[in-house]
Parts: sequence; structure tokens; C-alpha cells
Amino acid sequence: MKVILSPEVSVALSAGRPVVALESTIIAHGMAYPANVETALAVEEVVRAHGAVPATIAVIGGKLKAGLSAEEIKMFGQSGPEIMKVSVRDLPFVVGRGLAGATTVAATMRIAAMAGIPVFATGGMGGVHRGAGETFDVSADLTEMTRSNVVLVTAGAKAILDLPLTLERLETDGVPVIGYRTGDFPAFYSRSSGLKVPMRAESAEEVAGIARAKWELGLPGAVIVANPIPEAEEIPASEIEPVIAAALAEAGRRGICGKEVTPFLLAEITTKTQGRSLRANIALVKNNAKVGAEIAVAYATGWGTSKTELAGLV
Ligand code: PSU
Ligand code: MN
Repeated sequence: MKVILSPEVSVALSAGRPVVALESTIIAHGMAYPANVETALAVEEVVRAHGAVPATIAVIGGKLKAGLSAEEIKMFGQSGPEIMKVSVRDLPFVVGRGLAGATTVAATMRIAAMAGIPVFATGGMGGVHRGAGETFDVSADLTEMTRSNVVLVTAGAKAILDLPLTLERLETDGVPVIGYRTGDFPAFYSRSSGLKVPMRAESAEEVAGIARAKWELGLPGAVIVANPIPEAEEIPASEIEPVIAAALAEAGRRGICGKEVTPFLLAEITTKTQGRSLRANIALVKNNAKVGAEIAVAYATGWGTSKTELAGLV
């Protein structure tokens, strides 16, 4: 099945120019209107300002789309939770029924890989939930990371997840986790989770070279770039942790399960921090878009190929 590309994304991909994929669950389920639409459009501008073409990904009328118009982004933002949250499991349903769907990291990675877009910038990724030993709640984002050849730029993962178990699972699955100018795994709102990343990179070119090496080795799947939130916007772990604990307890009391868990926790945290977490969220997504664009530019110039080496560029 073909991905329907916007004219701008189509021209850029056929000319080998840098493109950055962006997800739509963050618009419909990760933030409220109108901040979601403003952020999505601003993130597209950040990608452009750093030399790449943005490709927001979603399913519309059962078609896989890469590159949405401002009107389509607005529609996703205004419809919010009415639009189905679509992970890989849900793709056959929305495509088969001709419906709209907001794609998660997992579904966006898959569609980006199908379209030949090698870099994807998001906010936070899914992972192993706290209490997964009982609930079995492990995001399909992790499964997809073993399948789709995409560089995923993320501010780490929220501490609503079990971060040590998430890193263990990624190690088992052979997914590189690269700290971007950091040796610590970031925890979304906080620059450090207290956990170490297994490897680090200092530049977009290094990341591009590592990703190319992975895929040339015949190792399929994602490369995670863990890019910490800018210092000025950081919320210290000691401040956010009680809020997270309360949100988890509330989810437990209400018996929230399945795909509702993550959106519920995100909304609870935003309400309880009176918007501070939202400001942090917006800042880190923009920062990821910038780094994603820089990686896409480096990758598109062929960084890491024997061609660049022969040309004496490395
Ligand atoms: N984490 C965040 N913000 C988000 C999400 C996760 O900090 O918006 C969204 C992403 O779309 C991610 C999805 O792919 O939630 C994971 O949902 P689940 O845990 O149900 O797999
Ligand atoms: Mn889940």
C-alpha cells in the first residue's frame, strides 16, 4: 500500500532532500486544543527553519498520509479524542473502514518507513508501564522499534513509565539508545532520569553515521536519539514525581486500562501542574524537531556512507 505524500514531501523525497516525520497522536490525544494545533504548526516551522521538510503523519479517509495541510492539522486538533488513537494494531481497522486515525509513535514509524522518511521527531515515546508485571502494559512503540528503520528523536520517556525496564527491553531488542550530548537517559520533563544511556553522540552527523551503519549491517529497526529538554524549561524530578504518582493512583482507582492509560495520565499531569508541564512539553518537542531536522540534513548529505568517506568529508 502506498503512502499519500503531500506535494512538498513528494518533491523533497524524490530529490533526496531531508524530511522529518511528525506524529498526530500528540496532536489529538497528547495536548488540548488550541495548544495542540499551535504547537503542531510551530514544530513544522522549526523543522523548516533547520533545513528540512516536515511530514506530519496520520490516516485520513482510510489513506496513509505523510504531509498534512494546516487545515488537516487543525481538524485533528479540534476533534481531539474523538479521533481514534491508532497504533499498529489499529491500522487495518481504520484503513479497512476508511476512517481517520491519529498515529502513535509505533504507527507513525511504520508509515514513515513505508514512505522512505528516515527521521522522526516526537515528544516522548511509549515504553514499559509501571506495574507491567501485573498489567502486561508495554507500548507497541517498543515492538515497532525492532521493525521500522527510522531515527526516533525523543526527550526520553515520561516517568509514568518504568524507565529501567524500558531500557532493558530496548537492549534485549537490539535498539541503540543514543544520548544526544548527554550520558544520562532523559525523563521527558527532567534532563536526567538517573539512568545512564549505553552510548552518546555529540553531533547530528555522528547520529546519521550510526543509523546508516545499523541499516548497512542488516540490522533492522529504529535508532533512538534521547535528547534532553532545554534546561530553562526543565521540571525537576522531585517536583514532578508526586504529580505522576497521584495520576497513576487516580488511573488505578478509575480502572483505566489499554490505550486509554497514556492519554489519561498526560491529561492528569497537565491539569495538576496548571500548564507548567504543557510549556515543558512544547519546548521539548520543538527542541526535538530542531535536532531531528539537523539529523535529517546530515543523513540526506550521505553522512556515514563510503561515498562521503571517499570524498574525504569524514
Ligand atoms: N508519551 C508522551 N506523549 C505522548 C505519547 C506518549 O509523553 O503524546 C503518545 C505517543 O503517541 C505514543 C503513545 O506513541 O502516546 C503511546 O501510547 P501507548 O502507551 O498506549 O502505546
Ligand atoms: Mn498500553
